[in-house]
Amino acid sequence: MKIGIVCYPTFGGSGVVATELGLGLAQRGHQVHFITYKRPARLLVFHENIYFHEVSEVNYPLFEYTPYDTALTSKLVDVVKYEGLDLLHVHYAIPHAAVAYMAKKILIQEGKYIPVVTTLHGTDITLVGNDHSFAPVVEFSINKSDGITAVSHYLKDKTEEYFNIEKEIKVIYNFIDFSRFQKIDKDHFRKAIAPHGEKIMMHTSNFRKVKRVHDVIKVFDKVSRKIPAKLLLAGDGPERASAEELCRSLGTCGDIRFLGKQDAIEELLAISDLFILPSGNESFGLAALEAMACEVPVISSNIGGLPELNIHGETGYLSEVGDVEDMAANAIRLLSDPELLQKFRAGAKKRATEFDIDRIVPQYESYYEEVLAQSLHATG
Ligand code: GMT
Repeated sequence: MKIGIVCYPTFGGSGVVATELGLGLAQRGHQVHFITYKRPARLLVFHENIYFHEVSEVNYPLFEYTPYDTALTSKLVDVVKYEGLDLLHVHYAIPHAAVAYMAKKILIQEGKYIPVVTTLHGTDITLVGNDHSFAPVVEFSINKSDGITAVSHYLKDKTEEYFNIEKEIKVIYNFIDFSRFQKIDKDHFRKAIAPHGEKIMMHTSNFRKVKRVHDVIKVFDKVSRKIPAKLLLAGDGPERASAEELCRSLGTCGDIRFLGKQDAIEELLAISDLFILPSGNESFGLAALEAMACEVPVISSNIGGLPELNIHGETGYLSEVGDVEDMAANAIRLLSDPELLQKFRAGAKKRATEFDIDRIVPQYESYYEEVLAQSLHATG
């Protein structure tokens, strides 16, 4: 198949999933065209089946905001037509589902029907999409997609609760590439971070409010009062400054490393004993899956799609959002019992294999085939 992928190329779950999916599809012999404003980070290496089409900015003094949607629509029309694409797969509903609908309508006039699959990732429904300034367009364009997928049953249910959805939403979970995410030996690195054998806790996110980074620090503060420990924080975003302030006021800065944006997350996970994800909402929790694949158990909130991934008492523990006491108690229980920690490490890895890229990418492939067959049928 010739597949066009539209996504946000920057740090963030939906862009990572879209890029990894494109790479997986290319490895299976499909021709994949990424259409976005910047080359996604993991696409820097040449791959014979991968193409990149950059949507360039148009600067004109009249525009206070660059009309990205219009530029993307025109680029989609162009790429679909001249590259002969079979299907467009857009990630994150805003504005991609609406843009794809517009491109589809333009192409119909020119005698070409391009089926569109929209994947809902989370905040495009639960935070931004639900806002009344976007909601009518989100609902309309989701309904106009030929296929809709969501990354968890939770997200499917929420989408159906918030909007009047007329089509079946297919759940296809996030996935993991074990050739990258696996336990590797980084003992020298571990010694540099925790020279006295301290336990290492880790968190990674885009430091937005929804990630509750302050809870990460509060939990760590409680844990480090009982067990010698270090905390690695990878990522950056709006909550970073206040998180740094909080650790200063708690006096824990000496044991916390703010690492900023990091590419090689697997190297940090290689030396971590526990991953913490206390989010206020999380449609799936790709970061937790990455940790589990590297045999790192997860302390997370019991919200959104997280209980579909993290099994309480097996791969980690679930606590109610904001319950830092419970999260800290669970972390202390695991970190102070080497046998239990080892059992959870194995449990986390075993669970992660259920989300192996080789299991999930074929689900997208067969869904594309289904959507293509239906649209051929519909267009005669
Ligand atoms: O909010 C983020 O963490 C980024 C966001 C995105 O769409 O870029 O991530 C969402 O999509 C990921 C991939 O499908 C999911 O694993 C994350 O759980 C989800 N984030 C939230 O729902 C907050």
